[in-house]
Amino acid sequence: MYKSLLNADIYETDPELEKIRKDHGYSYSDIITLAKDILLDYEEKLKMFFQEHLHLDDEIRYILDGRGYFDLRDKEDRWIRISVVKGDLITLPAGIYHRFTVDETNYTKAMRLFVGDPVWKAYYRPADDLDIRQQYLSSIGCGCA
Ligand code: KMT
Ligand code: NI
Repeated sequence: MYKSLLNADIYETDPELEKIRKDHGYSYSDIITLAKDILLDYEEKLKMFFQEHLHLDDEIRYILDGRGYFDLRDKEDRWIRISVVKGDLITLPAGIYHRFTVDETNYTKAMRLFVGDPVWKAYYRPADDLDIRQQYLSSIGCGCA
């Protein structure tokens, strides 16, 4: 997991963001706004985001406004809560179990970044048979079954 702070007020022209995108090959971006009045299927989407899942690719989110929480599983399978606020760029490695929720302000605007064509598919837990899950576990030096 990696988190850094940027100036979200200038995200459209920020050379720092440009450099990160170039260095990591984040060719794709879009913006998702989690807010009751803006997102048609807000409740449904939030329910899905809060279901423990993993992806085949890194999940890269740049918080442009508002805030929220990413919960990640640690090596002992306990939840670690990561608070994200405007300006945070967070990268979750492929294969890590996680979930996301807004806080009581019910508002998160985030840029979604991706290397190449985006794949948003979520694999809900249990997904331990997936190669990416096994690769992730060995990457953190976990010899667990
Ligand atoms: C995901 O796949 O977990 C998400 O996209 C989280 C919501 S984006 C702030
Ligand atoms: Ni996810």
